[in-house]
Amino acid sequence: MTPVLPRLSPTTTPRSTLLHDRAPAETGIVHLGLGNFHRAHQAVHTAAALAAEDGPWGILGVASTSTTVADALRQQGLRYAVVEISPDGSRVVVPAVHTGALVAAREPEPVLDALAAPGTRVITLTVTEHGYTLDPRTGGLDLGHPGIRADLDGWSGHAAPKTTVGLIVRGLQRRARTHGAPVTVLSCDNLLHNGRLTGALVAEFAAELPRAERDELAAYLPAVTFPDSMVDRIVPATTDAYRDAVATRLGVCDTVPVPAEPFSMWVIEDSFAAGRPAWDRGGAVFTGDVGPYELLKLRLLNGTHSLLAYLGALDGRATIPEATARPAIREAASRVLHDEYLPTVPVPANIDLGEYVDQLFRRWSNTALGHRTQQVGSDGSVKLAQRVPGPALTHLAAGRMPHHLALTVAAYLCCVAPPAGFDPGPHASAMADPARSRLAPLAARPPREFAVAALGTGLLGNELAGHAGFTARVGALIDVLVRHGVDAATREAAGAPVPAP
Ligand code: CS2
Repeated sequence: MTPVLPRLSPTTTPRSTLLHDRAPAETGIVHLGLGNFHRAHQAVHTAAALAAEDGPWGILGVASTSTTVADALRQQGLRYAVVEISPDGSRVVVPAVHTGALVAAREPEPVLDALAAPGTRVITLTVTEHGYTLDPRTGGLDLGHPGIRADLDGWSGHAAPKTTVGLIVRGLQRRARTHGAPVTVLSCDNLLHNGRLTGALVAEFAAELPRAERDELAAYLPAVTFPDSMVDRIVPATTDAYRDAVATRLGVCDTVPVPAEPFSMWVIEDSFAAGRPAWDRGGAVFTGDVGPYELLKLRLLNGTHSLLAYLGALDGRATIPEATARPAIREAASRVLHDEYLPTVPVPANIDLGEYVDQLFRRWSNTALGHRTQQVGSDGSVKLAQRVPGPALTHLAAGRMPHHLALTVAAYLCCVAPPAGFDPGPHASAMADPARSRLAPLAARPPREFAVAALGTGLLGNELAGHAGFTARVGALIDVLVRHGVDAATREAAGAPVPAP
């Protein structure tokens, strides 16, 4: 009979797994987005920072709507394990930095109170690209988004905000009204200039409010900083294998452990209005300009990752390492990275490019991690807008056709809006994407028309949609993918360059 293990808790946590020995009592950070990424990245860096320099930097974690993680954390005295998986073995650590766990949709008032508390000096975000309610056509706030509309319509009646931007604005308004103390809003999502963008979205939302509230916020916003940051750690979804690993290694039951690769990187613009943990002593790098690090990571890692995910899924591969092991897909990944992303990236002086790229391929090949193509491929409509248009337009403006960027878009469309009669397979079919219902009716058209119509929805911004040569190339590659499969499409993309019209 399997023994019933005690639940992970402050009393059952083995001391040797704790990253620091004194759990913080005070909340200095309110974090929106209590998913795996935050718990394996910011929480771990914060624990390491607190081990080096103590301070009032406990994290109150806020989930948006899902109650699973918040409830489990509460049952576990806010403890959970991070299982670091490398091909040579694994290590289990317990960050122990959270001071509370809430769910915004269920308990909005305590969340707003926490955002407004004078002790809260940093508000951090990992709400994914999807959570920023962006309009891909303008790159600004999507004022037609149902959540944003609901937040604005319910504003005067004090309805609880449903969107991240609405929640932040309401929290900042409370701060302005109660004490006016400065605060920093730190985005930790994969968006270009994520801090500046968050500041702009907050300002755009505030501009829609009634006059008096708009003025009140305009007077307070100069006390708020929005630093840019680049975050990097591959964090798969939790499976029973990781729950079992914690049970075996620690002898306790943790229902919400987080798997992660050993690698972790965090580059932050040092612009904090009211102090911060000593994250520099916890593995983060501070710099005046995060831009080059963001571009490097968003394009080389995330952009190539998308190609691996879509081609991999179409080729029947469940995981990124399985996709990377396929010679044709690996070659396409190498081409998109070296020929199409890299020339558009200013490499930061302290990065050894050869080592960085070799390391990327090693990270993607970490079979023990089991990072799924379905996970990386999900939400492509919001992710690709951050990864593809900038580099594609750079090449097109120089008269070069970026064939592998076109292949990325073609493979994406085949996965989430499969043309009539085409079965993209189980991994693609399982990809979640908010644009599925918008794209599906277009997929009945012949490939070239489908590509024009799909990009015409504003998926990758207006400029790329208007580039007939690019949409034609996407259409041609959809045709090859559907009729001849992944290998043929990679050969087609690698063929003699077709001059851009
Ligand atoms: C991935 C990222 O899902 C995705 O789109 O590209 O989550 C990636 O694993 C992380 O950004 C790595 O830091």
